[in-house]
Amino acid sequence: MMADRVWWMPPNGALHGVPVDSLMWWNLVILGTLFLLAHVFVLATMIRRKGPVLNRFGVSPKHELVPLIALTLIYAWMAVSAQRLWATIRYQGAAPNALQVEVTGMQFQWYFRYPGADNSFGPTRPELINAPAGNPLGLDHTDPHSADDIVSSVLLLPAGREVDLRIRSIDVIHGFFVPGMRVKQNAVPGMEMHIHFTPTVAGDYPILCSQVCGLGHARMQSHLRVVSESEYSAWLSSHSPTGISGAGR
Ligand SMILES: [Cu+2]
Repeated sequence: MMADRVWWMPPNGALHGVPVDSLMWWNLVILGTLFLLAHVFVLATMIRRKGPVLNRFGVSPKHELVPLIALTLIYAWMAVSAQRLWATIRYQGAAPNALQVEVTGMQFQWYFRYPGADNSFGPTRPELINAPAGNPLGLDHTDPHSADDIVSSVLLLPAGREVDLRIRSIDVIHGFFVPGMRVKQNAVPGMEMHIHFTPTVAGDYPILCSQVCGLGHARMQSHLRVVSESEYSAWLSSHSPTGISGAGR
């Protein structure tokens, strides 16, 4: 708990966040140690008057091979473990039964859409976008698939269940960033980007925009509420199928 307050990493609330944080710490420890060793070596060489015969690189030939091999092995381990972790998290799709939620970024707001009882997102049309009238995403309410869609300005998720987010933008490039979930993905107009994770710890987590997307960028914030499965079901059923819900705001 103390480390959470002293250091800059926000508390982790996601399943994949544990190995991500672990790799981050190993990288910091290794690079910090090498940084210190390099300075100690430089100081020692400056202080010592008589040194061994140096080659044209300024290093003793008999002393350069061991550190060189050690450094190569350390850097190779760091690169391979980072690549493997990234591949596990990002190159594999979500499980077929993962919860489906759509995230839409727009200047300067995030909207979250749940597919409703039919488990299918209805069509959206740009000409129907009308935020003051309660339709910021341009849902076509005449379509039966849209009729039960739930649009929220807060992302509510049940703990212990994988979520598959489809991230999009309807104006410029935004950055969907949830530090507490160790999740960051650009929202690009015309593209649908997927990111999946499993929230494990109930609580409130800030959602930010990590791309400077205009004058209101700094206030483009929302929050993720991770709740129990029963609380999530109650929230879903209590919200009207149309319009914007504020998740208790
Ligand atoms: Cu933005």
